[in-house]
Amino acid sequence: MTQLGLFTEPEAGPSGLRYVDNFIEAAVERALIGRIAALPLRRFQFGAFEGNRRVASFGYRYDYSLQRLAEAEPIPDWLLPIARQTEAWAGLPEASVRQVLCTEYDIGVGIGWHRDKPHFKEILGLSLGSACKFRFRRRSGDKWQRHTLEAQPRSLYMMQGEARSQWEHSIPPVEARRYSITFRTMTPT
Ligand SMILES: O=C(O)CCC(=O)C(=O)O
Repeated sequence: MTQLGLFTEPEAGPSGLRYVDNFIEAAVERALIGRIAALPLRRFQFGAFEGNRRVASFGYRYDYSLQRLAEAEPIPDWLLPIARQTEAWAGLPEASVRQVLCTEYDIGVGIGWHRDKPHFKEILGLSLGSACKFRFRRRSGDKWQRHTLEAQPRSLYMMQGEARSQWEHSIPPVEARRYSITFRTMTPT
């Protein structure tokens, strides 16, 4: 192994993380932002706590008080074409996205370290409105292995494999309002 190999390895991104810029055009981005901003967004609830980001869930939502999935409003028609597009890009069967989460991060709002609930399998995320630092970390002995993806507006990322099951992700407070649409498939029961 070369010296360069030794130094570049820690920077390697999580396996199972895929990313593409310009997944949608600016006009589609504007239309999606308009749709999300018009939703009855609510601050994210986890048990007795509330996050600052505002969300709307479709298909299913995770109920933190009951610690189980609950049914939500069906995925609306305006989200279906983009859900189908993400499935095609990811090589997933049509209609395998069964949960969609629309999120608004106002300036100064982010999301803490977490892994998505095990009820969900593949996770795809469309970024809208502004860029963010999409951070990853996982334990490696007594240290953290880290990776940051600069997720641009109109980009799409996908987490599966180790990126999904071993790495946590978070977004530090954003500097300009950002929206995201998260598309999730379900773990077979
Ligand atoms: O906004 C994003 O792209 C990430 C959202 C996220 O990690 C989550 O809601 O669990």
